[in-house]
Amino acid sequence: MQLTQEQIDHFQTEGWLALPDFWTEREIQAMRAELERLVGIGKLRNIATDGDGTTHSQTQFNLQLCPMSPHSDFFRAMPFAPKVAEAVGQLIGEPVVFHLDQVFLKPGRHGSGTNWHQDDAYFKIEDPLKGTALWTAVHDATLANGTLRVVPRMFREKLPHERDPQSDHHIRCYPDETQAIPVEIPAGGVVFFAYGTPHATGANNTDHERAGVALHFINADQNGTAQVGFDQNNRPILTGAEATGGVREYGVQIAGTWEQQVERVLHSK
Ligand SMILES: O=C(O)CCC(=O)C(=O)O
Repeated sequence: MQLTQEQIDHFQTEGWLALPDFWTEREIQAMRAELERLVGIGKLRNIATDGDGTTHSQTQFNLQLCPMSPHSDFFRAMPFAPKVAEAVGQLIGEPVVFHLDQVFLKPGRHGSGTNWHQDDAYFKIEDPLKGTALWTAVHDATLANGTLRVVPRMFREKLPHERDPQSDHHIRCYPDETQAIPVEIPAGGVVFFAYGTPHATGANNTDHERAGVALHFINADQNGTAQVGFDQNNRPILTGAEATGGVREYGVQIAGTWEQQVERVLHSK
């Protein structure tokens, strides 16, 4: 997937970029089906608390699974979809390393948001523009269901973070929200945002669930400092001379299997 120079410049100056038609309808249907399976077997966990950072809420739900790939051949293949590494490589430079994956599911009416944070407050890479999330709107992401908000041009500023009392483990910061931009995006669209870009989502005030899948990528030259995520010595290398299509990291060939995974999941529904 060839990005335009304008799109690359947008990411590198604003710290984020939205692409509304990234995934096909079939890919999105398969993501929904696979998420339903993971929910059905109890893999997602409510991380929302009643505001004390510890007591799990019985009324508010922010369901998460991190990482997803060990639990799903489908999601393990997703970062190897050719258009993913192609797009990410143009934004953060080659070689591209897969760092972590995560799902955020907010049920209708009871889904709580994820408070403001910079991913780099967790990940701590040296250059906050050389790591990016690729956040997929698995359902339409709207103002009503608390779509992603980002603060542009702030990725170089390290904001102080403290424990988020609305979650059992997150940290949060307090950027100037008047500078924030809501990014409404249809299902199948994606938002790239640099590790330094402050972002948040709001509560889901609709009757329908809304899920976001966030894949995280770094340029290989940031692997030394990047915290959290897959084992530092075994993070999947997606592009460049050392890429093995997943064989080195998983012992099997993953590159080239994405379409097969999409069809497998759709047919097992
Ligand atoms: O989808 C969400 O609710 C939160 C996304 C997010 O904060 C992230 O990907 O870091």
